[in-house]
Amino acid sequence: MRIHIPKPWALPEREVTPQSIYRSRREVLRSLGLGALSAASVGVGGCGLSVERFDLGGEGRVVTSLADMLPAPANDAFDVPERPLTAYEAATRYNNYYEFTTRKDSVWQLVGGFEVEPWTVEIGGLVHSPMTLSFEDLLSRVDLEERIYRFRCVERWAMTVPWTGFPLSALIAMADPMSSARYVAMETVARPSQQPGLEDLPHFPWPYFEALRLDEALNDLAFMVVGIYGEPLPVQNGAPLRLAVPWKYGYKSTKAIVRITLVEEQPPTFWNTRNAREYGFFSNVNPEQPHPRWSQAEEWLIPDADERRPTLLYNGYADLVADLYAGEEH
Ligand SMILES: Nc1nc2c(c(=O)[nH]1)N[C@H]1C(S)=C(S)[C@@H](COP(=O)(O)O)O[C@H]1N2
Ligand SMILES: [Mo]
Repeated sequence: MRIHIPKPWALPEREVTPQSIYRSRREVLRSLGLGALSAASVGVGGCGLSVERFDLGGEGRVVTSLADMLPAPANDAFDVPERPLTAYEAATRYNNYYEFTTRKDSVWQLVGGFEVEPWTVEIGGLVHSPMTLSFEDLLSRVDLEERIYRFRCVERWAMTVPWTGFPLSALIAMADPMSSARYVAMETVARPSQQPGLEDLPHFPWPYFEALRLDEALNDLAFMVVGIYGEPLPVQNGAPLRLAVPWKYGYKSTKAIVRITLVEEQPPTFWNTRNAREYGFFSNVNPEQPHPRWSQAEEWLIPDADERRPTLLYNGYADLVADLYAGEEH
């Protein structure tokens, strides 16, 4: 039997995407049996080949690509019930991605030449099992799930986004960190021929690099993202692999990751290197810690900059992350 998988983006509701509609669309997919299929597909544990894990038998479908793994089952433990989901068009056409341009509303128009295939990610440094994984290898070793997260840029705009991915801790565990490892550094690809902003901003310290403390990286909230709104991640949002650390300002969420390195000393970071006074290492969302040029007490949900709302400590994730900073000032 050939199983027909309806693509979520074929459904007209995508034009609007309030939370309720996005959710009911997922219910439709579930009632078509897709939810159950996804759950069964990703529920098989271990590190087997994707072909083994996803072969449904007979003429059944063998999952070999990301699109075949989507939409992933929703993890309802992560939800943002107090505010609407950002429209797909806003989240994918208003981006910070300086490798392409500093004009947020134009990034999506400049990504056409960027190649996401083939892609490899290297994980090394203070680990017992350094490895280079193809994107497909990586997918075959993780369980994908969908989580709705708040997202807050240091510039004060905010979004609410359904990301598909897996906990960063799963990737770190594959490499088996040494006990001396204290920090996790991440690096973005830099390809001048495919990312026009690199040459427009020659004084920036490319490639983009960011880092977390190891305990932050192992926190369940730290999420490696491969999809958005049930679809493969668009290039402008960091395809094929980006981080989402929603309790921190957006620039900590590195896009297009090619290298992850575990180290002992706190690594330098891109924005801190540019301007240490304005951008610290921890960069946790904090309404009481103003940016030198503006207050962080309020934010707005794109696309509506007129309606201000209070910024939440740790972007509303204090119950999950405050323990990381007990007795510290971050
Ligand atoms: N490599 C890279 N990663 C990056 C950036 C960037 O310019 N380059 N911008 C950061 C900033 S400032 C923000 S707010 C988010 C924006 O993510 P989004 O476009 O998916 O909303 O990406 C972050 N990750
Ligand atoms: Mo940002």
